[in-house]
Amino acid sequence: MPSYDAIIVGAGFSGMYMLYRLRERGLRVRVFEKGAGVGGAWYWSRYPGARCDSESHTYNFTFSETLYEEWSWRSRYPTQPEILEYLNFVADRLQLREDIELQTEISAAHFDEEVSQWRVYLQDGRQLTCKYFITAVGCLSAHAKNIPQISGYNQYKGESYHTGTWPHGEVDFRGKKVGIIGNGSSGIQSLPVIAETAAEVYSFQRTPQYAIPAQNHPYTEEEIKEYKANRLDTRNKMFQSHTGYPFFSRPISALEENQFKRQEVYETAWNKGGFEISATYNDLLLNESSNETLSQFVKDKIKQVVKDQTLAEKLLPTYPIATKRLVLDTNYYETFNLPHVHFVNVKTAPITQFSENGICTADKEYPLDMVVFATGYDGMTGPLLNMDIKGRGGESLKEKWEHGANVSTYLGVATNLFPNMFMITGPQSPSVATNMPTSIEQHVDWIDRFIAYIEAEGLEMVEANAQQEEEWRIHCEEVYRKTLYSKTPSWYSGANVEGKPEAFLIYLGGLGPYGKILENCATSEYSGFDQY
Ligand code: N01
Repeated sequence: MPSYDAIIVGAGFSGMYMLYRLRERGLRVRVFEKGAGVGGAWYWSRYPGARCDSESHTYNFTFSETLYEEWSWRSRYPTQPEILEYLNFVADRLQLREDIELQTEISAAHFDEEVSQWRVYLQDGRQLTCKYFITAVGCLSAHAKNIPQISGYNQYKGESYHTGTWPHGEVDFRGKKVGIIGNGSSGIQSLPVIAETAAEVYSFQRTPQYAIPAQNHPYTEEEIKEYKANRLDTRNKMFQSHTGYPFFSRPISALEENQFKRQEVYETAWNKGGFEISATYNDLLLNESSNETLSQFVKDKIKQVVKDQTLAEKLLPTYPIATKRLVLDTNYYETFNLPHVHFVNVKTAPITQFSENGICTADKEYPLDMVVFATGYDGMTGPLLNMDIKGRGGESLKEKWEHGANVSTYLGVATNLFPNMFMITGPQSPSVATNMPTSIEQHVDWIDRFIAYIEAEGLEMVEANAQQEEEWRIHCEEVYRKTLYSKTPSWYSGANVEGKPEAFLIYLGGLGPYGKILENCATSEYSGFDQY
C-alpha cells in the first residue's frame, strides 16, 4: 500500500501551497484533486461574469518575490479565466504537477490508532496511508453546492445550470428566456452579462442585496510596476489587518462625524469602489446606528440608479449592510433599467414548483428556456463532511459535529479526536471573512511550522485538546455575538441550506489578531495540543 508523509485533499490555492511548503521540507506528499485541472473553486466556477472581488495584486501568493514579479495581472479585479491561468502558472513554476493526481476523489480517511497513520480511500478503489491528513477543500466547493429542493424539477424541459459547476463549453443565451434564482455574488455578477444577449431575464430574488461598484479597470503599466514594487509593504499590511486586505478601518465611529462629512467619506469610497467602504468607520459592524448610516447611503444610491422607483423600493435590502457577504458589482442595478430584465419577488410569492415550461411561483408561471441556479453552497462544513472522515475510536466527523449543529475546532485548524489532521481555513478560523489567499498563506505557514516541530521532536501524533477546543468555540461565539452579523441569517451560518442547522462558523476577531493567537500557540510549543 503506497505510503506518504502527507496527503492533501484539493489542488486549489491552499492545496498547492501546502504541497510546496511540505515538499520543500523534504516530506513525501501527494495531492488528490477531483477536477481535471488545478484551481479548486476557480476551476469549476466558470459562470458568465465570474470575477473575484479581491483586487488582483492581493488575490495571489505574496510569499514569493519570483512569483509576484513574473506574473502581471491585467485588471483591478481578475476574471475567473485569469485566476485559473495564474494558478496554472504557479503549478508549473513551482513544479507541483508531478505530485498532484487529478480526477481522483478521496472518499474516506480513517485514523488507524495501532500505527498512528491515516488510511485514505480513493473512489477508484486504491488505498494509501499517511501520517498527516490535510484538507485543502475550501469553504465553498463545487462538490457541496446548494440546489434548493423544488418539486417538479425533473419534468422541466429547459436547460439548467448551477453557477458553481458551469459547463466548460459556451452557453448560448441568445433569444432565450432565462431565469436566475438567487442574487448573491454569483447572481449579481452573472445577471448583467446574461442580459446582454438573452431575450428576457427574470431575476428571482428572496433577499435583496447591497452591491457596491467594483469600479474595475485594466491595469496600466505604471500600476503594475507600482504594485510589484510594494509587495512587502502590501504583504505586511495584509497580515496585520482584520480582513487580509492591505487596509485598516479608520479608527473612528461613524457617529463621531456629522452627516455632511460622512456623506463625503462614503461618496469617496463609493467612487473608489471595492470593499474599503466597509472600513470607512470602525464600528459599522458593531453598532446598528453607525451601520444604518452606510446602509442608508447605499439605499439612496440604488434609488438613484434604478429609474422605476417602485422597482427600486423592491431592490432595497432590509438588514444591516455587510452582515451578509457584501457584493461588488459591475452594472448590476443599471441592468434593471433594461426593458427585458424583470425582478421577481420570491419572498412575497415563493417558488412553488417547476413546470414543464419553467418556474411557478405562488402567483404565476414563468415560461423559461433556461434556469440558472445562483443559489450558492453548503458552506464551511459541506466540503469537509462530504468525505467519510473517522478519527480516534472510529469517531466520525459528521457525528462529532452533528451534521453541522455542533461544530467545534481548535483555532479552526484541527479538531479533537482527529490526530494529525489539519484543516486549511477550517470552520472557526477567519476564512471567508477575509481575503482568502492571505488566510491560506497564514494557515499553511503555521501548519508547515507545526509539522516541522512534530518531526523535530520525534512525535508520533498531536491532537487538539478537548478543553482548549471548547474554549475556542466559546470565544468564537462571544466575538460573533458582539457583532451585527448575528442579526442576519446567511450562508455564513448555514441559513441558506434547507434543513442545515444554523451555526456561525467564522472567527471574527480579525486575521491580524488571529495570527498572534496562532503565534502564541506555536511559541508555547503548541500547548493547545496533546502530544504523543
Ligand atoms: O451564493 P449566495 P453565491 N429560493 O449564497 C438564493 C463567494 N463568491 O454563489 O439570500 C430562492 O451568496 C439566496 O437567497 P437568500 C462569495 O464569498 C465570490 O452568490 O438566502 N432563492 C441568495 O440570493 C459569496 O458570498 C465571488 O434569501 C434562493 C442566493 O440564492 C459566496 O461565494 C463570486 C433559494 C445564493 O447566494 C456565495 O455566493 C461568486 C431558494 N430556495 C461567489 N435558495 C467573487 O469573488 C437560495 N437562494 C466575486
